[in-house]
Amino acid sequence: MTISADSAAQESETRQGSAASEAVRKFGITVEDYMLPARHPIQMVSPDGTPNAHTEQGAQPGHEYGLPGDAELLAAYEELVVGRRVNDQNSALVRQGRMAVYPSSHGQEACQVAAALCLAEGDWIFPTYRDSVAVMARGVDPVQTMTLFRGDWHGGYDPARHKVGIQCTPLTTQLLHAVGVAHAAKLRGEDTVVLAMCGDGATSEGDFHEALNFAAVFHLPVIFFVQNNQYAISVPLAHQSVAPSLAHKAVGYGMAGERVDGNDLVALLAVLGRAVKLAREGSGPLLVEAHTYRMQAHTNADDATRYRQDSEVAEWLAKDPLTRMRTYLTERELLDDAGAARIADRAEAVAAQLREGLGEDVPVNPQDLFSYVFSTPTPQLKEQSAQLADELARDAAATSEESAR
Ligand SMILES: Cc1ncc(C[n+]2csc(CCOP(=O)(O)OP(=O)(O)O)c2C)c(N)n1
Ligand SMILES: [Mg+2]
Repeated sequence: MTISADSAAQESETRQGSAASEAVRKFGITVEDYMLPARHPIQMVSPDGTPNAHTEQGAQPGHEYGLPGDAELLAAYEELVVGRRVNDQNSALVRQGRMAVYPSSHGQEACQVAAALCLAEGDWIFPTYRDSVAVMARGVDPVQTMTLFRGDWHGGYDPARHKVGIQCTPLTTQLLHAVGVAHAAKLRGEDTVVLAMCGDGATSEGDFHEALNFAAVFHLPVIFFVQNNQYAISVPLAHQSVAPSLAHKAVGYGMAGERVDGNDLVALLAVLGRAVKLAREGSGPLLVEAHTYRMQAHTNADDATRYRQDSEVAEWLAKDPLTRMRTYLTERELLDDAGAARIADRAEAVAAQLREGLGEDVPVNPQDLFSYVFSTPTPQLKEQSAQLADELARDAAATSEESAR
């Protein structure tokens, strides 16, 4: 029995939305082909900053992307510059002991800026510990964003107010939160899109599987955005997964996967922008894998020279997202010296805000250890809390006795 192009298109309409049925009709491909990622990561600007001539004309069927508008490109570049400055500043603050830990996203700023800017105001984003630049680009105050990393007991900002989930450290827990929010939004008839972030290593977690399967079966508007920075701490990708690409994992769940050059801000905006549009139109979930690189150690507690070569780092330096975008915008005469100076000033102001806001110790109340665990504390916690109160009172009495002498 042969299947007509029209009935194949109808099938894809049901399973993958109208973009799929259009591709099936236009290119005579199957819905399974439509779900497969592009053969190479989508790139619109070459590492040296020149526009990639192959993107527009020679694109693979079903993988054509339009160039984002000038204003969008400039706004994103500004966040990229600020993001790089924030990474540098936070790494310095850690060395000064002002912050406990900082998972730097130096080199991954383009991914994070695009993830934040592709969403509309009412949409949600679910970041990981490495995604501080995305959190700030969504409008969360820089000092509040860093609260978690300075060792405070709380996350620093109100997730519901900003529609930004807490930066999760237990890998992929945030993906399930994201799917839950998307499910709720769908049940309420809202057109919210949810973008959930994770790393390459995280795609081996059980929660990753559960989140993707649930999102696909319930046809939810979730974009799973995987930043493949080549390492999970010291474990390189080749030891982590033998899938043809991480984007291919999407197909196993019945959703489309796409891959993009994660150091090309233009391509990221185009690919994620389209993913958001499709998800909002009802195409169900999508997975986007960004190929990028963690330029610095996993955190300040890690020594990356123990498991990777300097030559590898140097190779990626030549693909830097910031210099690439600056050259591209300058060549297109969208960015001049005055514009660059204004952006640099803003980046310096954010860095100053961080230095000032994180320059003082967090006031700590030891009793907070018990305050926010259960709404009704267990008898054991009550007992421990009373013991602590006792101990603190004895300490205070001893201190005042000493100062009276
Ligand atoms: C459930 C769980 N298992 C293990 C860890 C320890 N851990 C912290 S970060 C990390 C590597 C994650 O790598 P990847 O997902 O690639 O993200 P990246 O740090 O590279 O951004 C691991 C194993 C954890 N935080 N949570
Ligand atoms: Mg990684």
